[in-house]
Amino acid sequence: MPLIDAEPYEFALVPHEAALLIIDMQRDFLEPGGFGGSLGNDVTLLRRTIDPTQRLLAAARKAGLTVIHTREGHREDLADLPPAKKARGKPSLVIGDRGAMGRLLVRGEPGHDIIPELRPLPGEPVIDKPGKGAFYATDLDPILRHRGVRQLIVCGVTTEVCVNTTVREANDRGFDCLVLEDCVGSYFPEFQEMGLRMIKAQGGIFGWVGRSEAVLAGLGAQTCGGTDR
Ligand code: TIU
Repeated sequence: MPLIDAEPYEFALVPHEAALLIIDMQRDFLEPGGFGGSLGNDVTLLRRTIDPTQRLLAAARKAGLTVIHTREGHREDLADLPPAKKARGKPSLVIGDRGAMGRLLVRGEPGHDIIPELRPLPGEPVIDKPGKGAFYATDLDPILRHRGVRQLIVCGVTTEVCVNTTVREANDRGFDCLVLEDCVGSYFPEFQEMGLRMIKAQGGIFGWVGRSEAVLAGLGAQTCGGTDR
């Protein structure tokens, strides 16, 4: 069992019980002209997560880990969009309005797509979620349990919003989460730092924080050990 260097202490990875969970790496958050930009954010701040996540995704696929992608977005008719979420922040464009990549945060629109660098492969579940947490109003929980998953290696955006909400939801459901600091990103450097500190504080109150290199090393050792599936 690979021991992954992490805080507040090593994470004992069990590859056949682990899933790589990549949260909301969508054009709407990482490219200009989408939902993230409509809220006044500098979307370039998130792009440093792409390369390490790409490397980890390749290694996870090679090692046979379950890989799950999520996307935040709403039905075309917006029937699942809480009026409060639509109104929040008084942005120039609201969810459902047409932007440079189609209607903001609406399923089926170009901006809702996962960025091409991290495109899901056939057979990798893609969870469409209407909320910030990946468990709320989705089938993520049964999908994980049917595969015997107990551990989540978490990447994605943004650290203090959808990543933190999902990690908290996962923690209450009994999953162990290892959040990779180089593979999660925020529009706000201070929230990146505090979002990660909140997870690993108090002995790992919500989970562990590590780096992708450590997981790559652990998965590499595992693959060389003959458990490649
Ligand atoms: N605004 C922001 O930081 N994030 C979101 O709205 N959604 C996700 O984090 N995916």
